[in-house]
Amino acid sequence: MLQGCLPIYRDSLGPAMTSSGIGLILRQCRLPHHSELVDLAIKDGQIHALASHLDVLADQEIAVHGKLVSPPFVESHIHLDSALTAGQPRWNQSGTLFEGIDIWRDRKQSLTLEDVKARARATLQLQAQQGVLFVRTHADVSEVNLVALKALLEVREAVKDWITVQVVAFPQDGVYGSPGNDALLEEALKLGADAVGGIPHYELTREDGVQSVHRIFELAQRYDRLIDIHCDEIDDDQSRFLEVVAAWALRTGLGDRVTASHTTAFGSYNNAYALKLMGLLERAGINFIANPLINITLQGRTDTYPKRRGVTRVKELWQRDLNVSLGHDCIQDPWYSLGTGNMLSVASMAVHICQMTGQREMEACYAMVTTNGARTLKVEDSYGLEVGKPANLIVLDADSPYEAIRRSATVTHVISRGKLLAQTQPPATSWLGPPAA
Ligand code: 17E
Ligand code: FE2
Repeated sequence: MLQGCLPIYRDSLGPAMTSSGIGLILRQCRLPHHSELVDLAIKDGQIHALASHLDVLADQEIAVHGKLVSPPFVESHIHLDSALTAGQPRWNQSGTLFEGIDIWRDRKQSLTLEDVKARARATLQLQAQQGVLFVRTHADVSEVNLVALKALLEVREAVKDWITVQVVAFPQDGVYGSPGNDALLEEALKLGADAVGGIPHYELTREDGVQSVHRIFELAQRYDRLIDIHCDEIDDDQSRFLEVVAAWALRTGLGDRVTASHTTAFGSYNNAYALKLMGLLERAGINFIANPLINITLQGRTDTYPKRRGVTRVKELWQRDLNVSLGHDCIQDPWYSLGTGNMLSVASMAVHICQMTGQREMEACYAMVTTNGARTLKVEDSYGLEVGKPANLIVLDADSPYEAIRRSATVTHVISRGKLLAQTQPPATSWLGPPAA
C-alpha cells in the first residue's frame, strides 16, 4: 500500500554496507496517514529515500521505534518584534487588544535593533526546539525608524540556514492612523518585507478601513508581495472588512496569495450574513489564520454573559475546504503574557474552542499547524515528507496526530535541512507509591 503512495528510490542507494553518502537514516518511522512503518534516508540535506526497509549504512542513525514522524510545525502568525516584552513598561490590566496596542506604543519608543534581534532570535530558538521550522512574523511599521522591520529582516537572513522566516509589514497603528504611516508601509516593502499587512478594523473610520484594504492590494501588486491582514479582530458584528478583502482578492485574482488573520468578528455575524459571506470566501479562495490562545482571552471583554468565544468560524471554513491555519500570535507580550511556542497547545486550544473534537476534526487541527500553514506561507516546495524535498521534519513522542495533541507530546528530534537541530527527552516519572493496578 505504501509503495503506491510514496516514491521509492531504492536502487540509487547502492549495496548494503558500503559507503552510501547517506548522512542520516531514521528507522521505523510512522508517517501521518500511513499504517506501515518506513525508513527515511537523508542525503545532501534532502529526503533521499523512503521504504519499508533501507539496507544501507549512514553516518548517523536514529531509531524512531514507530513514533510519529511529521513535517515540521508552521507558525503562521506571530509578532516577534514584541515577543518577550510582557510587563514592559506595564502589564495589560484590562486584557483588551486596545490596551495592548497602547502599551506597545509606549514600549516601541525604546526599540533598538539589538533589542529586537535578541528577543526575536531567542523566540525562534524556543520555537525551533519544539519543531517549528517555518514562521511568519508581523513587524510593526508604524514606527518612524522602522527599527522592528529592519531588525526582523536581518534576523530572517541570519537564521535562514535552520529556520525559514517571512516578514509581514504590519501597520499596527493603522495605515491612516497618523500622516506618515502609509509611506512607512511602502518603505518596508522596498526594504524587502515578504508581505503587506493591515488593520482595517482599527482605522479611524469605516471608510479609512475600506481605503486601507484598497491600498494594501495596490502595494501588493506593485511590489509583487503576499498579503496578510489583521482583519476584524473585534467582537463588533458590524466589522465587515473580510468581505472587502475577499472581494479584492477575487477582483485582482490574487486569491490564495491573500490571508485574513484573526477575523474574530465572523464569530459574531448573524447566520444569514455569514452564509452569504461564505459563498464569497469560497469564490475568493483566500487563506485564514485563527489565533485561538490569544483571541479566547482578548475577545469577549465587553460581554457579561453569555460571553463570546471570540474565535472565527474555523470548523465551518474547514468544512468548506477553505485553507485555515493556526498561530500562536504572541509569546509573552503586551497582548498575552503567556505562551511557550508549542504549536500543540495552539492546536489543542482550537480543538476545544472550535469544538473540533471528532477524530477527523482533531486531525484537521493538526494539519492547521503543519501542512495548512505551509500552504498559507506558500512554502510547499520545501515542505513535506517526499523524496527530493529538503529534509525538514520532526519526531514526536506519539503514535498519531490525535495522541500528539491529547498528550501535548514532546518533539524528541528536530531535523532541519537534513541536520539534527534539537533533541528533547520526554518527561519520565518514577512511580514510588503502592501498585495502582
Ligand atoms: N496586534 C494586534 O493588532 N492584534 C494582536 N492580536 C496582536 C498585536 C498580538
Ligand atoms: Fe496578530
